Amino acid sequence: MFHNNKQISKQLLIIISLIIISFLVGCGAQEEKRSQTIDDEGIIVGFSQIGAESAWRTCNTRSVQEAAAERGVQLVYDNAEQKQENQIKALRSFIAYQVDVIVFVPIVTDGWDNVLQEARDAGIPVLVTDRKIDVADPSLYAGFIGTDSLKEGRNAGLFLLDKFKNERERFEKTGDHINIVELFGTEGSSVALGRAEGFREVLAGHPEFQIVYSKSGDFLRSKGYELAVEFLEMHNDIDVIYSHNDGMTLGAIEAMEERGIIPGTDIVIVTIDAQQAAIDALREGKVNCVIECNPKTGPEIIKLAERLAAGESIPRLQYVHEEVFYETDDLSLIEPRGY
Ligand code: GYE
Repeated sequence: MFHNNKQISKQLLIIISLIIISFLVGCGAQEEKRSQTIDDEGIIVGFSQIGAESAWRTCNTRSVQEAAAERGVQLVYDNAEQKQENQIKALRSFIAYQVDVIVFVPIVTDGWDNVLQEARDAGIPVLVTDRKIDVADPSLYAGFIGTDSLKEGRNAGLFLLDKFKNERERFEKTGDHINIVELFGTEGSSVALGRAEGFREVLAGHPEFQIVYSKSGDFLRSKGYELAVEFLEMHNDIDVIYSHNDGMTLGAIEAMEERGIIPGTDIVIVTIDAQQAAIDALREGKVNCVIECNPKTGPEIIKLAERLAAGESIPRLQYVHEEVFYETDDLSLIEPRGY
């Protein structure tokens, strides 16, 4: 019984995958031709994405899809809609389908040991991208490429040290703190943890800074708005918003403006990602510092996947290039962001 179900679901999976692939390679191709393409040329990569929670994420997905199409790599794409259980299911279906390589963005750090062991048993190499994982045996995945979230958090803290460099004296005289709100990303995700940790590390030893509110807005604009409504109600003396992504920042700005609070002036804002809307806000003075997190990793990801499929080893850890944009920069020099 179980065996039959498994066979049926495998057949179903192959059919679904072929439909997806047919979309990627363009419509109109002959059925027969399509399966030949899969068998004879190109590799098959299973790509498990976590969702479409932000502009950053959709740009990241597009980057991987475009790079795969350019290299003739067949991409079996799955959107987990923010659920780890969906991601684990997707990885299992990639294993059943015997893709050549698995690429995945782990929504949270924990809980991957079993499914990665299954991938290893099936002889399928795994590339982790964007977010990091914690597994008992790190050799369960071949390597990581993505963002250095600890550094991003540190850069946010360093910006504040500079921005408020003259405030220390006031604090020493009056005991008046610089009150910070932190809009936290998805709980348990490596990027939110790194952004929180790097930030605190830099501000440790500077007691004038005080985090008075920190809550997860799940990297969503709508939740950034909701949290801002809440913290603006609770506190009337917020000096800084440190936001783990632009989406939440843009939501918070909306809530501030509705209440007549001037973003970037009444409250200093530091945000991470650097989507075009955040750069526009920086130009308008509504945001004071934008820390870039680069989503355009597709070409590098596909190159690494091809190397893995060829049986080569890849670097264990690769961070992508990222910049910081300050309000004091010549902002006319920033190229259009493309997302
Ligand atoms: O900053 C945020 C997104 O994991 C680095 O996830 C990524 C983060 C990014 O949705 O906008």
